[in-house]
Amino acid sequence: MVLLYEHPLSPYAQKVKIALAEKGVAFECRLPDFMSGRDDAFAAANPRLEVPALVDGDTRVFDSTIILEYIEDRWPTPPLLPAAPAERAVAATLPFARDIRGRGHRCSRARELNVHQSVMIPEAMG
Ligand SMILES: N[C@@H](CCC(=O)N[C@@H](CS)C(=O)NCC(=O)O)C(=O)O
Repeated sequence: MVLLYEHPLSPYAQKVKIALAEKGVAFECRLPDFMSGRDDAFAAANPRLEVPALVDGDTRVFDSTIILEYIEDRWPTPPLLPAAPAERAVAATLPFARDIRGRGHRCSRARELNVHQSVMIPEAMG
């Protein structure tokens, strides 16, 4: 079964849990052992020691956006993304924009380009 290292307060982990649920993929959630200061299995899943991290057999994936891409490729049905390229681009922007807003600051690339997040988040996305 797929194993997801997560934390209930992590919006990045919730994003992955929603995707797995939409796909109907059975998964087990596990909290990393943050207290001991050493959780080798978690460190093997994500050397950055951040949640979420997904373990699917021998495959280990970290970073929520990359995990979502993996989930979409691994379990294509039902698709999370629309078929039309323009709609796919908008859908792909949503978690990116949310991640920026969730952190309460502009991402470094946006800062470089001097693009404010309100420009990056279409009205329809709230
Ligand atoms: N870019 C990462 C960010 C993940 C992240 O920041 N996770 C936080 C919890 S919301 C974390 O595990 N922080 C632990 C730490 O910084 O030590 C993703 O999208 O998965």
